[in-house]
Order: sequence, then C-alpha cells, then structure tokens
Amino acid sequence: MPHFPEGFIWGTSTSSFQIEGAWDKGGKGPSIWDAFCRIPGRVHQGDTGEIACDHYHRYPEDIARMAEMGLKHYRFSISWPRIQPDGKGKPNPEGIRFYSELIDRLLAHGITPWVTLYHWDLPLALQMEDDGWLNPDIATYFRRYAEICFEAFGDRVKHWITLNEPWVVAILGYGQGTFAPGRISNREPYVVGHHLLRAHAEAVDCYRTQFQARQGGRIGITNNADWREPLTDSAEDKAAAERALEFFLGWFADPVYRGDYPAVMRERLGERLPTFSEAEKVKLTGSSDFFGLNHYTTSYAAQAQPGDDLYAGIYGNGGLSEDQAVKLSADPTWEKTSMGWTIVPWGCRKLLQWIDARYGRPEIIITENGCAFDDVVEDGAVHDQRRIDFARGYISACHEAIAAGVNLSGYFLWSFMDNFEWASGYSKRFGLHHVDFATGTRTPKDSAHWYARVIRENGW
Ligand code: PNW
Repeated sequence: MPHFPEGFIWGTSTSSFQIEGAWDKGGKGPSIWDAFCRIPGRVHQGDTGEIACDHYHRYPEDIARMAEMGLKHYRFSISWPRIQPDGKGKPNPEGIRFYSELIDRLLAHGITPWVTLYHWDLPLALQMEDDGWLNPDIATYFRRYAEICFEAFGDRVKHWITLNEPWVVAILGYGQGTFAPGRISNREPYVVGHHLLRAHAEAVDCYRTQFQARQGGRIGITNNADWREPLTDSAEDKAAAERALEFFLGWFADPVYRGDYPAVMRERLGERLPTFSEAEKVKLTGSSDFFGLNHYTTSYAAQAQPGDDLYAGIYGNGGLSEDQAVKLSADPTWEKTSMGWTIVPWGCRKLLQWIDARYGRPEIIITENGCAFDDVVEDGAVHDQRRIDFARGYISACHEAIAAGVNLSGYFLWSFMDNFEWASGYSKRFGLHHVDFATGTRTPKDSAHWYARVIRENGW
C-alpha cells in the first residue's frame, strides 16, 4: 500500500456561500451571489444560498462528523459581508463571533482550520457602489477586511489563503458571465485579474508587516488550473498547450513567483492587459508561502486553425480561447463526472510537475480536488464507488508526483458535504456527505468512510 510522507496534510474543503445559508442572519449584508441567484435564469432552477446546508446553525453537528472521520485539517472560507456588511467600515460583532466559535470548536476537536478570505461572496454594496473588482480601490478595501480577520482570528488560525481561484472570478464572473456578477467582456477579465492580484498582494503585505512575526502563521493564494495535453506531437500543438497553461495558471502564478504576467499574454493581449508598477511587482514577488492549487480536469489543446469555432461542442472551460488561439477537445474514451469534466488522473501528475519546474520547486498544496456524481441513498447509505475511484486515481497521481520529486505537502478533497454548486445550484453533488436539502439531514457516503481510512493510514 503506497504511503505518503510523514506529516502529509489530508483535509476537506468548503466555502461560506456554498454551505452556510443564514444569508440575512447575524447582521450579514447581501453578497453578489445572493443577488445573482435572484436573477431569473442564472442559477439552475432558481436555487439560492438562503439556507444551503444551514451550516451557520448546524456547524456543531458538522464538526462532530469531521471528528468522527478523523479529519485533522478543514478548509473553509469567511464571508466578507458577514464581517463587513457593506464591505467597508467597522466589523460586525456577530459575524466575528460566528467564525470565532467555529474556529474554537474545530480546535477543540483537534482539527486545524485553513481559512480562505475570499471565495467569491463579495459584499453587494462593493459591486453596486464601487464596481467590484473593476475598481482599483478594492485592493485597499480587501486589505482592511483581511486585517480585521487577522486581528480577530490570527491568534488561532495559522493557515491563510487570500483568494480562491481568481481565474474563475475574472473569467466566469466578467468574461463569460455565468457566475456573479454575470458580466460578459473580453477586456474586463484582465482588469479584474489585475486588481485581484493587487488585492492579494496587499493582504499578504498586511499579514507580513503587522501579524506574521507575532502570530507565526503562513499565507498564500489558491489558483485553479486544468491540465492541457498537446493534441498531437506537432510543435504547434505543443506550443498551444503551453500557451493555454500560461493563460490559465501563469496569468495568476507568474506575477506571484516571477513578478509579472507571462510574456505570451503581453504579446497577444497588448493594452488589454494592465501593467504593474515597480512597487506592485515588489509586493507581488514571493507573496505566497505555498502554492495553493485547485485541480479538477484535463483537456487536449491544439493550435486553432482559421475558421475554427473555438466554442463549438466546448469541452470544459478554456477561458477566452480566441485570445489564446487554442482549440480544446476531449478524448472520447475519457470518462466524465456529472459536471461533464473528464477524469484524467495523469493530468494531475503532469500539472504538478509543470508547476514544480516553472516555479522552482515550490511547496504545493492541493486545496481542492473532487468530483460530482448523482447519489442514490439506499438504507441510509450512498454507494458512491465512482467517487472513491476518482479520488483513488487522483491521490495515486499525487503520490507519483511526489515520487518524481514534486514538493506536494497536502491534499484537500472538495467537498466535506454536498453544497450549493454555483450556477448548477443543488443539482451537482461533490460531497463526501450526502445532504438532503429539504431537511438538512447529512449521510456519510461510502467515500467518507474510504477517505477516513486514507487519512488514518496516510495512504491507501
Ligand atoms: C471550484 N471551471 O470552482 C470552487 O473553488 C468550488 O467552490 C466549486 O464548488 C468547485 O470548484 C467545483 O466546481 C470551479 O469552470 C468552478 O473551470 C468552475 C471551474 C473551476 C472551478
């Protein structure tokens, strides 16, 4: 049985909007996702986050279940509008108290909290009054919000993640318009990406100058990336795959590890890609204590040919494919999850090796990996063998990457329980626990029992 290095971190992940509910309780202000859900047609069957898993009220039960699994690490996010209802100004004491009690209870059960500051639920007022991530001033607001969190929770939280998946915020929120705030543009994503990076750098600077020495924690950013496999051995297709990875992950990781955007983005985007000042480059360079990675799927990449419809039969999400001149496709033999995402474990190994080489062997932590499948509840059990097979495949790929020299130190499964899957509402289930959204009842799936054993044995 393959084992992982001593001290390898095994965890599960969630996010505030997807599980908490209590959308207008405890002094919380509305977020852009509360608003987006109420626009007809944006979210599957008009689902909302009003109740979600009701984790806001049921967190003691959820933490008890975590402890039952033997979970030692749990990643969750803080809802900015619970802390600052309109995104600015004084902290809301009830919001502070909620997360403080959550953290205390996790620690009392021997579970280490990994806290994401921003997992997409922007205070609505910042969107309506300040244009959200399009406004350069948001870096200052985010720094202030982060400071409140470090101040309130940093005595107990030692693992911080500034932003979850800025690529999704920029591309799905401002490029394709399928996520809040629902804007469609081929210019705004690059502006938004720029201010997300500046905001990240400000939060890290705040932590490092005001808190890190005293509190002794670590802080980083989490990016998402699929793997891009060249469709053929041609030089053109290899270059296309490399370019696709640079537009996907290099966009957000190069500034953090190398101080600026990939050259290929500058060449192809010209003035649509903003530029960093020298001071910003200094703040960004080295601004992550670990390389947070969310990874779900793989596709082939080929050089786009004139007349190609880059979005025809689109497989997955390539971002703005025309900007990259990349045509994506999937091998018909690859199995897919209920999201339509291909299951290709070796893509995970190759991506880890690509990151390892490009960024100089950083410490990598997979902060999300997982899959959606439909559940059948029979006699109080969910026999989700496909989820077990998926996780076994990807965890094996992680093991191979480590054997090949990659400095991977942790793996978090998405997700601890079924939850609000954004534009798909409650129709997609990623959880290790089945949630009946009518009653809130949680049922551990077979995958939860399987993962508990992986954690216990540090391997499988
Ligand atoms: C991530 N894409 O979202 C998020 O961090 C989670 O909140 C989410 O539930 C999970 O993955 C599953 O979707 C993504 O289109 C959403 O490439 C979309 C994409 C990637 C990640």
